[in-house]
Amino acid sequence: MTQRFDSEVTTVCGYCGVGCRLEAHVRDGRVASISPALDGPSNKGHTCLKGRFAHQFSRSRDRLTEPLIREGDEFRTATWAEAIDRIRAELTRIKATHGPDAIAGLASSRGTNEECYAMSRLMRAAVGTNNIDNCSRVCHSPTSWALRKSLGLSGATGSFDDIEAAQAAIIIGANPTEGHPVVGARIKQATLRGLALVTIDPRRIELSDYAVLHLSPRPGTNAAVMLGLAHVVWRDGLLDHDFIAARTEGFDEVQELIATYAPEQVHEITGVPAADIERAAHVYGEVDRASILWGLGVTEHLYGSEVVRLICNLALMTGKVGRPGAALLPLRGQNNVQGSSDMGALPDTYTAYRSVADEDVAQAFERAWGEPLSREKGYTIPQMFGAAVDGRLKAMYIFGEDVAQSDPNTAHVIKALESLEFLVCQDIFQTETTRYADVVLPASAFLEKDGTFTNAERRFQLVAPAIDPPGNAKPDLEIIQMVSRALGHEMGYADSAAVMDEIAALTPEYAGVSHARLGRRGLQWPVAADGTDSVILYRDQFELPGGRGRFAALPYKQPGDAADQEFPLVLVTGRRLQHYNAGTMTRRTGNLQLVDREWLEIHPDDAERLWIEDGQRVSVRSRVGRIEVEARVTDRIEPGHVFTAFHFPEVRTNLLIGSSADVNTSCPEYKVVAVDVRPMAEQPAFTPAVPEPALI
Ligand SMILES: Nc1nc2c(c(=O)[nH]1)N[C@H]1C(S)=C(S)[C@@H](COP(=O)(O)OP(=O)(O)OC[C@H]3O[C@@H](n4cnc5c(=O)[nH]c(N)nc54)[C@H](O)[C@@H]3O)O[C@H]1N2
Ligand SMILES: Nc1nc2c(c(=O)[nH]1)N[C@H]1C(S)=C(S)[C@@H](COP(=O)(O)OP(=O)(O)OC[C@H]3O[C@@H](n4cnc5c(=O)[nH]c(N)nc54)[C@H](O)[C@@H]3O)O[C@H]1N2
Ligand code: SF4
Ligand SMILES: [Mo]
Repeated sequence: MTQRFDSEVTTVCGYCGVGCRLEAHVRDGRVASISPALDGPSNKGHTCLKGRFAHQFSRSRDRLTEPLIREGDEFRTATWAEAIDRIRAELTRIKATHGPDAIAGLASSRGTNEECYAMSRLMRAAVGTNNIDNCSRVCHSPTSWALRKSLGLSGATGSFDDIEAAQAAIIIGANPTEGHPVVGARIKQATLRGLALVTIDPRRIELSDYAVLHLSPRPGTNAAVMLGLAHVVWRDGLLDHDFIAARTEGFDEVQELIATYAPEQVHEITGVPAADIERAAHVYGEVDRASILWGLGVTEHLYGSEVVRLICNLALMTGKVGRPGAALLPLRGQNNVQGSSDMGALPDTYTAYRSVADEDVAQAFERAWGEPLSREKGYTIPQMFGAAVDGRLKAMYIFGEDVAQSDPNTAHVIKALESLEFLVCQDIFQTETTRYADVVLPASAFLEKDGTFTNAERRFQLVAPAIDPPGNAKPDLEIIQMVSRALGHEMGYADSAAVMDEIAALTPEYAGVSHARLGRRGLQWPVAADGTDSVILYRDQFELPGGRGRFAALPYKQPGDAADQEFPLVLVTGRRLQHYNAGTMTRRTGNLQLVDREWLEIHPDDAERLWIEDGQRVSVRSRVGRIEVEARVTDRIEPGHVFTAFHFPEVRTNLLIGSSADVNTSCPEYKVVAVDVRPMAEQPAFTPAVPEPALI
């Protein structure tokens, strides 16, 4: 038999946080096909259509292959030496004139752990500021915050294997068959084998068809649903008193609070029938092994972080954490959004969430990096934009994030980018954001570089290059090191394995992680120095002082935005199976033939009332912006709600989103926006809201 491929490389999918292991088959320097690795711990021989087919972007003709430098309104190609020298000159000038805190950086959750760590080092050691953040800010920062407060560590308590080990599961505010399709498929199969599933989502998601029960709360009312479930568990004798006594603190206060959330009251707030709240609580509470999975329908709200704490409450009061099948599984979004935060690409923490103000930790990094380091917290992403608009921030270095397409309040983001004196973008394509750049650096995508990603199970996995970067594009780690060197701070890593060795040496939670040790199965953190990893967290105690899990007595509070006469519908935004976030990659693959445009889902009753026909273009107006999009009439959505995604720059969904954000983490309230929808040409002209959003 003739050999069909020149080489085969095992790597990890660069799209979502499931972390499917892939075999990339290479011929003539191109990826010819991709198949699932049969022994992939999270995918077990499966992939979705993105991991398997959406790789043509890597050879797309409009890939960035040379550095670009702005000249007037145009970009011209430049050599690496020229581009790096421009960055050196501008950042040095700005630092000398305005201080290091006038400069900020973003690390890419699409990049590797090693790249994100180096990016954080670039900002902290080479520039001298803690102004570094990553897109988990707009995604699961509420999850991270709440898990640390309630249980101790910022990660899922178990693994996807808990789906099969569980007898029952609740999925709240996540749509796995589109966002995490391999997990979605695992859940479907588990239900066919007897898993009792409850879905909680204003929309009937595909998994609702496999569920024993679907609850459709009004958007923004999750807290009331969780408090209602807790009420029934408490009222009907489903508490685990031994667990509460031995392993937790703060239950008395919670008991007082949940007593006031009888199912009838919860119905008033959420619209969910009281009987359904009762049934859902029993499905979860009556079995020994039950898990809870959640996503952005929980986090991207004004009180998203508080709802995650209420999810933890339910698990703690029923003793359903720290055992096989009894897990809390946040469905982390991007391939390495868990890792980018773990690696300390955050304004307030070094690796493993250790505070920048912690003297011992800061000194350890000072010794390793040989530079004095700031003890002051840096800016979060929304604070960066606020500071840019009011003139305190002068330069940004954005590595792999399309903020002008994906961050909320697009008009404000653009104003911030325009206000900067100097913007560097490091990406694989021209994006909505690179339009505002002064220097654009051509980087390598996941099939072209090595390192590690950490998936939603806390699993470090090895990433290997299948093909070379196109043209003069370079791996992100190499670029970051070049910039750092130019700024006078030599990182000196020979390769990505050396970066991981340094991370392990400086971080007790990752002490035993090394590229050599990861092998084909990877390792789930914490990893002891001898390489023992942690499939399940908190088997015996929580990682908080005293070892006890902490309840939080938090009542339901109203969402930041609400429908009224002028804006009578509630817009929920999310994603679609075929495309990925800003869409830069999937729009350059065959997936574009499957879905080639954005649309607005609207219920038949609303459509009829508003004289909107299926396929018609409509105008959608919110309190801050307006877009035009095609309407599709569907009864998957409840009356009073509309839904759209944000994958196409032609439809700037985020023009509609204001600056309302989670109270503890500034995660935007992407999921509740009051809007007015009308057939095109009927709507009054839009006048932008004048006040600029305050610094959060
Ligand atoms: N195909 C595809 N996959 C992706 C991505 C992609 O763009 N495309 N992006 C990746 C990223 S970055 C992320 S973070 C994940 C996100 O994956 P998910 O967390 O699944 O995110 P969404 O689809 O945005 O929202 C999930 C659900 O929340 C529901 N929801 C909205 N408001 C509420 C509410 O108030 N209460 C409840 N209970 N539910 C609500 C929505 O109707 C939606 O069905 O997906 C990842 N995977
Ligand atoms: N309305 C609305 N908006 C949302 C959301 C929502 O639910 N509703 N969800 C939010 C969420 S959860 C997220 S995570 C954000 C995501 O928002 P982004 O992070 O902006 O989205 P991505 O498309 O994942 O890609 C970021 C950029 O990285 C580039 N890139 C990919 N791989 C690499 C690489 O290896 N190296 C480099 N240098 N660049 C690379 C891509 O070309 C792209 O420009 O969007 C948020 N925006
Ligand atoms: S489920 Fe996620 S990780 Fe797996 S192939 Fe699809 S996009 Fe990639
Ligand atoms: Mo995300």
